[in-house]
Amino acid sequence: TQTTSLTLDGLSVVIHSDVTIGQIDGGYIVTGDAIRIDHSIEATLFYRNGWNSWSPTGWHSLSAEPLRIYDNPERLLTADDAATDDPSRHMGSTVGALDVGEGRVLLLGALSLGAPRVAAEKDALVGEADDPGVQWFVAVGTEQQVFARYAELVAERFGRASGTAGTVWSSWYSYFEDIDEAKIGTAIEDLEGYPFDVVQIDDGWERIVGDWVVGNGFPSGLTALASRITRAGFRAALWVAPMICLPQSEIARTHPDWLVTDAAGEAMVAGYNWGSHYYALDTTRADVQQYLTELFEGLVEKGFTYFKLDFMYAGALEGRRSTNAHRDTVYREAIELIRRAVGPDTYLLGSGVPMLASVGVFDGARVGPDVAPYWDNTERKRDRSGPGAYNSLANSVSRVWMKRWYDVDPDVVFFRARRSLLDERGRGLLVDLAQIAGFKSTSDPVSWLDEAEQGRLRAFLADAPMVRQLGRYRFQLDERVVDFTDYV
Ligand code: 9PG
Repeated sequence: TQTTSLTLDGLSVVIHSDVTIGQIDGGYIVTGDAIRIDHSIEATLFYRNGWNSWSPTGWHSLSAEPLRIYDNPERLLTADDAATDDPSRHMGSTVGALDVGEGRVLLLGALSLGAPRVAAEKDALVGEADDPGVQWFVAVGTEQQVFARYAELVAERFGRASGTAGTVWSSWYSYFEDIDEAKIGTAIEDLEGYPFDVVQIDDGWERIVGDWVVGNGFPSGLTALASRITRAGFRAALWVAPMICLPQSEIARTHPDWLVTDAAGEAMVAGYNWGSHYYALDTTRADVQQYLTELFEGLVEKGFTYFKLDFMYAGALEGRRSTNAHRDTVYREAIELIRRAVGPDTYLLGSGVPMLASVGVFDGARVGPDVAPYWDNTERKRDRSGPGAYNSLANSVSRVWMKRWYDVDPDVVFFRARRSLLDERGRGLLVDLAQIAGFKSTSDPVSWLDEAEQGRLRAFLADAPMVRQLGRYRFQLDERVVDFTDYV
């Protein structure tokens, strides 16, 4: 191992790595699958980045137990990277940082795929990866500076998709799976005249997860649904989880050979939801690739120009496939294939996406767990990935810097007081965060809102405040200062 002593913005560090170190604007590039950066400051806070949209993310005390999903292997598999999880260490995926005081942070961030992860000790950051060719960016500076520079370097290598979502109405956080033609039709009618750009039909339209054909609730079919939305003046958007299928789906039953398998040769469990486990498609197979291409070409032909692609991490799990390519590369090629099928002008919003491997392909990405019309779930212990306004906000506010990679979607905001436990302050915080993130969506049916709430919805859709970040959790929106410190 090579040992290199450097001074980064006044901070003395010692870098241990097998391979080369080079200087670039704003910091250093280090290559390797096992690197260690020692410094002499007793850091107390670590920035932990979770692997996918829903994974616990944010600044966390090094003297507390590590930020991760505890006591629930099913949720760990679904909402973080179970393969690299290590309860004995403070660690996360792709990028990490230590607060080294005086407003400065030491950042270590991967610039390559290969399951990069970052662990922290009080006086060191450790980078590990599955591939010795992984390049890292190392820098010290103000938090905003070093995260911005890191994000920029990744975008230079991975690209930046450039679609715009506009304002979105989604069916999920009001009707959940309980949707049908009549309900959606009424909701769309009520939306007319509101400055929404997109109407996004979420989970519930399909026969079953895995079989992407309409279920009984939509007897007129998908083309009619898309055209109903388009005629009302909105862009038609559809939720699909193309990497996964439930055991009962026709695809799982008729094509067991299409599934990723485990070491025993059985269909591999890729996660849990809908009261079940589910499987992942082996996207390295030519027949699966053709199936996915035809699926998305067909959906575009039916009139959809925006997709919320969900549970995407399942395409990046370790497992047995037809090739031995690294799981990050397998995932990347799968989403590139979907991008080719839908064309450059279709908006792709990723949910449950691995954050780094999605850069350059997705136009937008969810950056936190599901919001909910309540602040937190008191039943839940030590799981920051479950639904709730607190979890969603705490994660999302810590990932605003990812704007340089894709639009950051902090999830919907609520205006309704009915069917909600959120108070005015909770609702206001979500609205402010949506303006800061620049991604504005709601699921409130207009008919659930009183007149004052309808007014607030209209103002939200019309407003585009000037946003300036003042600190870790402080922002200026036009003349107003919004501080999330007490809520993170
Ligand atoms: C539809 C929903 C909505 C929502 C998505 C996603 O970690 N989990 O187990 C987990 C389950 C479901 C989930 C998120 C995480 O919700 O985020 O917006 O589209 O699917 O079923």
